[in-house]
Amino acid sequence: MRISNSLKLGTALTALTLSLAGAANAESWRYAFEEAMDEVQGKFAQKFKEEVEANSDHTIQLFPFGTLGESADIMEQTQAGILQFVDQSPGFTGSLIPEAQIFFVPYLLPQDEDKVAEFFRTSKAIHEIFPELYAEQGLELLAMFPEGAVGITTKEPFKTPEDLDEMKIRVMTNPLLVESYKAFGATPTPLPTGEIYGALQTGLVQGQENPTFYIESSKYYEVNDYLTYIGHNNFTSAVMANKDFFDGLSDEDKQVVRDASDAAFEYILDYQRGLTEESIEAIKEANPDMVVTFLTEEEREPFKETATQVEDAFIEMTGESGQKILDQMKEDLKAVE
Ligand code: 6CS
Repeated sequence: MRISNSLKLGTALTALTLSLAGAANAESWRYAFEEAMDEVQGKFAQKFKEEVEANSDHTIQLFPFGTLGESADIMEQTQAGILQFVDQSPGFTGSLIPEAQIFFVPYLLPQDEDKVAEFFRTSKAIHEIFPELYAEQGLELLAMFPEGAVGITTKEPFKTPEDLDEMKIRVMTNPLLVESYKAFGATPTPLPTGEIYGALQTGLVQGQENPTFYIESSKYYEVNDYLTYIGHNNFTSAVMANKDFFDGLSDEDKQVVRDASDAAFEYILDYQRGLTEESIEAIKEANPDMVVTFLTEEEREPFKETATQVEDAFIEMTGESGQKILDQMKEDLKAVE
């Protein structure tokens, strides 16, 4: 055989061996989230999958809301190693990681979307302190990101904490969120996601809170006629991996996962530009009776005054570790203001 031919054969064999080795290492990973494929968490997950699959031999199977159970179920499955990745909002992580409830101290996060984005991008609390707390629960925190300003839908209008008296408002199963709604004057009713619509329909609760895209896609406008913004929060979400799984990855694969998460983070911020406004329009079109109200700064004052009380409750629940994260978060927020 001529030298150039044998060289060509050698190169081809090396390429074949490498690709077979790659294929042998190729794994299929499972990723569950709390929303549908075309909602914010689903969009994040799809971008993450696309990036991982473009930059490695691994594939990702996505499990949207409802396919594997409620939020608590997919978290358990991830901790048990049945799933490799999970998106769970801190609203459901409170019993596991009490400090994650910090995202329910009202009026802590800014309302300006660019500032919110910059906070999530740069916060030391998020990038340095929270990963340690998640690690203690066997989770590798990959990203925290905002899902939009939270609105409150109700059957009757409200403008003051007094108006909320006697109103049962569904909240995520989170003790601090319960404290917050008590401070707002309402009767908080913690329920899992799958029960929201039915609870509104049957009158078990009179209202609920969520980011606007979710109110639209879940059709809560069919059972509530008032959508009110008191400016108290932006919905936070968190994506994590099972820590044993993540620690067992090669350095190269760890980097693929981190890069995919970073890419999905920037993508999801971009995806949400204008989403609240578009969703409000879609809601008004679907339910022409819907009354959308943005309380004025003055009207928001009595709600804002509850923040210190809820902050104190947070410290009572979390002690020194909560204080540390609250201080850091305030410093991080000052930096973006
Ligand atoms: O309120 C809830 O339960 C749900 N809301 C959103 C925006 N995402 C998932 C969560 O489970």
